[in-house]
Amino acid sequence: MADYHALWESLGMDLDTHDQLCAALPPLFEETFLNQTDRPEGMDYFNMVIAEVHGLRIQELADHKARGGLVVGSFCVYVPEEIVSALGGVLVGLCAGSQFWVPAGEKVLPRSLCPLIKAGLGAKLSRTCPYFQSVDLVVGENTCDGKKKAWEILGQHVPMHVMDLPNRKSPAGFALWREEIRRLTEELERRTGRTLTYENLLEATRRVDDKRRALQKLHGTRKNDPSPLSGTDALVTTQIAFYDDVPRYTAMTNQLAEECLARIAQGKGAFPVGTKRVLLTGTPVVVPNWKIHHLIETSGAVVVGEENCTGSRYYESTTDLSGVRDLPSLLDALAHRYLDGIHCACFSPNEERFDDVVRLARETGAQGVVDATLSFCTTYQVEGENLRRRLAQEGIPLLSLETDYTPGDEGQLRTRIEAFLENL
Ligand code: BJ8
Repeated sequence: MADYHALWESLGMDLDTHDQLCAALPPLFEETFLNQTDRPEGMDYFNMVIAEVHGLRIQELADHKARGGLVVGSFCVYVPEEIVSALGGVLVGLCAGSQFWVPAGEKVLPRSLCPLIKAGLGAKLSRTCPYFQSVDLVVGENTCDGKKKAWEILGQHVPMHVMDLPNRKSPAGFALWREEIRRLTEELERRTGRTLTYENLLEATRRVDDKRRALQKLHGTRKNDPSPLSGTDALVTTQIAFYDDVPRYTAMTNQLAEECLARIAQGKGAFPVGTKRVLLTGTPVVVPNWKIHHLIETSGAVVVGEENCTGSRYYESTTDLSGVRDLPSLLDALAHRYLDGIHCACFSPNEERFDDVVRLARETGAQGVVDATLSFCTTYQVEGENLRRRLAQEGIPLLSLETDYTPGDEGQLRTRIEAFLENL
């Protein structure tokens, strides 16, 4: 990687602490990714993106800002990328997947809180995330209680706009969500000086949906036995979708999907035919959290799908453009895509998520489901009981795991995963 210290300094980063973070990533990436055998050549692009995660892309964001463009950060797949993009902005997912940031977060948050939230705030407070230092605005969302209250603290350190999400997918819930999309549009129009039009939103919707379709195509290849792609590689491609340049990402993902199709035709897989197959569900798995995938795939199984927000919830639904003829109807369609297409445990009831888990387990040929939740994530953990009942009715084995970002529980997790796999 080139030397980006001048760029990082211009972003007001804590360079010494950030150097420690940069030193920790390459060995972790090497152990998790580069030690895998027979990877598709198309993964070279994604390796490069991770190697340059705090370099090249940050330079691109700086160039975008120098041209007058807006950079918006988010922590949730409900934040509509299409609207940011239509107004000439770039939306980046703020990672929050490393233990490195947790201690700084714990200075202002209770220890008994989900590590994703603590790492998110810690990244900002420690000034060691160049994405956080690049954003002009963070769009938060009232989803779980922890995030909702954390935005009140984060808002003291970075400009914030919070979207209010309904708890129910009802007509009243839709009306609230549609109004929240209008409020976000107004905020972004004010900040960019641009106006949302039917034309620019339609173009952005097509652009973002092309990205989702590329992901559908790529992840669809994992249904084959043998899967042409390891779950660990599949996961990192989705994680990168949250911050890479959209048209370039779409092209590279389509290229990788084509290579995976060719590998299927040649009978080539990331693991041998007949390797046990597992579907992952639960809380999002954000960069650089690769722990559960790595444990499963070094315990003799392959992860063939992710029913979570760094998986199918991110890319499975697209905007239905049939019947769309003007800006209000396009905004309605977009609002429906988000509200009807993403099934987060912050909603009640949330039966559609169980339907998705069952459908994906069947489609991918998974013999078992691993429900992995982050510690102190109450919504997903409470929902775990109804997921267990549903999967028991369907005859699908389930392993429920709770973890955080520390490596301390890996031995215990591995023992439980191995025992689960033995019985599949
Ligand atoms: S749509 S899953 S990205 S809210 S893990 S912070 S829920 S305590 S991340 Fe999420 Fe949007 Fe829902 Fe998806 Fe809270 Fe749980 Fe932590 Fe979570």
